[in-house]
Amino acid sequence: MVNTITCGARTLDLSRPRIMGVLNVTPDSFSDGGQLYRNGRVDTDALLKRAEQMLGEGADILDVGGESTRPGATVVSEAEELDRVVTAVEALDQHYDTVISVDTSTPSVMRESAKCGAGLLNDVRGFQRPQALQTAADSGLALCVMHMQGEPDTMQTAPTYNDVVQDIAEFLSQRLADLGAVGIDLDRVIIDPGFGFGKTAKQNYELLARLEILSNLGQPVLVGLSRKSMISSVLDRPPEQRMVASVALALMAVERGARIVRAHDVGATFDALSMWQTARHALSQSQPS
Ligand code: 7PJ
Repeated sequence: MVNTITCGARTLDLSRPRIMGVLNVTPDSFSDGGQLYRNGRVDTDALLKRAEQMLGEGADILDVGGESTRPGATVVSEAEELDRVVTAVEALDQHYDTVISVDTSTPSVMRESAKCGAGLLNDVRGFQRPQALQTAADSGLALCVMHMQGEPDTMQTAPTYNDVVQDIAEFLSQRLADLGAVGIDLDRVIIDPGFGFGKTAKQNYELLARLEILSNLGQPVLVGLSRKSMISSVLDRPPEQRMVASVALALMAVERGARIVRAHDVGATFDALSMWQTARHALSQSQPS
């Protein structure tokens, strides 16, 4: 298992769990839409302020998204997504020394982001759109390959699996083979089961409970559990009141081998993971008495 991952010009040490802070530059994302995008454009001041806060709270990666994948979200044109993302990546790269991730499935957005400072391409469609795989290969950047069943608008209509964990493990293994076949070095590849993307609440919880099967595929695992609707199947809370539940799920994932946690509430996630890390270190140092 790799313990560091090269993200463009920067290297991320994965010997302890890392936090990816979510920065959506969209008017309509599911839990934070419209905060960093106002009056038809990216609010750069608000973006930089939020980024600075996240970095101060312990984020290691900033994940910029210009397209909402919330079911029912308005489809964004390629030109619009490109403009949102490039504006945000350029601003972040000028101001902060951190790994910038771009949450996109659009090859032109991948290509242009790579030119202006992105270090990681994060594709919820697993680089399956035409040209996406080759563009990702050519970028030389780190890649996060996620599993999704269906497409955002319909993915929550009766998702079905033989065995949710095994089916996703097979999908991700096949994608790793596909990436390898176009010459991508697997040392720069992260995998993600895609919590909430074409999965019922029950399937999501089973996936979390048995996450070790995916951690054992040999690639670092990233999880996005933050504020997701699997929480609302248990607790009747709006997205902005799901912080404690999100942190609990993040801890469970890390305990089962996840190396990167995608989070909206960076400070709370950092505190919890620090406690986990400290206790874990104490265990490795302890002598049996
Ligand atoms: C994920 C993501 C996730 C990765 C979103 C939301 C939906 N990227 N982008 N994994 N989720 N890699 O934040 O609720 O789970 S957008």
